Amino acid sequence: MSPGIQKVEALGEGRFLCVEWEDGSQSSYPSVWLRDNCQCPLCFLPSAGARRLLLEDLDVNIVVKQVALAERRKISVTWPDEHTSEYEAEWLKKRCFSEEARAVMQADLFLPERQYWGSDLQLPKIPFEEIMCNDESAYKWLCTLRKVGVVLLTGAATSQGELIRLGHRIGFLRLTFYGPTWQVQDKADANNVAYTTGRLSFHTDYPVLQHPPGVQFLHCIKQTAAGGESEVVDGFHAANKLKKQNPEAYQILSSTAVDYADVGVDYCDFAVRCKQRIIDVDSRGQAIRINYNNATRDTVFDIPAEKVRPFYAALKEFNDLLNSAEHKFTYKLKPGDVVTFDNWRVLHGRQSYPRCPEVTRHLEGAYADWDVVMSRLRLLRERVLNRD
Ligand code: OGA
Ligand code: NM2
Ligand code: ZN
Ligand code: ZN
Repeated sequence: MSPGIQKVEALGEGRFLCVEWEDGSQSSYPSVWLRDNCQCPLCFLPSAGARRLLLEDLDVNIVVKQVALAERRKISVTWPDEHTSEYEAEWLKKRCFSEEARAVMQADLFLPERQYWGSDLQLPKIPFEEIMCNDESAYKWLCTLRKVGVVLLTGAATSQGELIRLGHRIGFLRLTFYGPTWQVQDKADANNVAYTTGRLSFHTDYPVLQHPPGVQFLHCIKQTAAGGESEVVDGFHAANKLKKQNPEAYQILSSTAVDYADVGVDYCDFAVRCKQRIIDVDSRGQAIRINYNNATRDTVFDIPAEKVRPFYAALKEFNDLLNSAEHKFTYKLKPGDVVTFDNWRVLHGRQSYPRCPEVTRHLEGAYADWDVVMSRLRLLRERVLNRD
């Protein structure tokens, strides 16, 4: 329970409410925000957890007319038009505008903590059936997926359909032009380099989509005796290394819009095109998404000719960092393994394997969006932490 309220007063000619807590700390709330977030049934629809109040009806210059404190746990505000709003101490405390309070709240909502890794990765492993039927295990799975970026689920059945079940566990899968789930195996007239026996160098899947799938699942149904090993690398860790080692290369990869194209037929016919920066960064220059698949990088390249060679040099340097023994982690999937990973952060690859008339290696793959995965993670956290 949050501390009670000791004192409340309007400041700045009614443009702010200052709350003094029992522990002596203070929080200041802009009046316009308080009016906007009135929780009364006229202004708020509790069944939807959503605002009914229209912005058209909000006066951005509104001031508090009167404020009262009830039993140290609730404040009541009267506005100039006599509308009244009530706010609980707990509710206000969570929404404190101080920089520290906002940082804590944002961390709680979006779980931005990352643990970087290299070849020293201790690949996290959890039994598949455990995450399917146990909420604590499922919570641990998704927390680790968020923090580390890769988790191996073990002991699934060695038949198709396990990823459909996994999709139901989180909510739903992301449909793409390759189907609700897709079969990674050597195919005649392959419509994607993944559907051959060739080596796949480090890539993220589907940068040709404007919103590439955030999470990827690969379920090993059959594994070849020779070759076909898997590789993963922490793209954020490698991007940070590049930034230190060659800031100019980082600048090029985080600013150049690269053309991607994917044309063919699968779930239906498709002609997809998109521009992506290979290292997508936030406003502070921090990498937030890697968009890199050398196979679908288009032959069309919409940059001035003199910038082309420097771009390749920068990409080569990043690619070398990804492939360095210090950064990459190699393992081999066994039938029944499901590797789950952050497709915005972790790049993956596979070694080549011998071509054979019969199918010697078969993975089933699927995608999910981070929105869906994070939603499940928050719900599981609530259930798991509020249980005992
Ligand atoms: C893919 C892929 C990895 C593998 O299908 O996109 O990366 O091990 N497959 O076949
Ligand atoms: N598959 C595996 O970006 C890509 O083309 C990734 C997608 C074919 C669904 C491969
Ligand atoms: Zn109201
Ligand atoms: Zn892939």
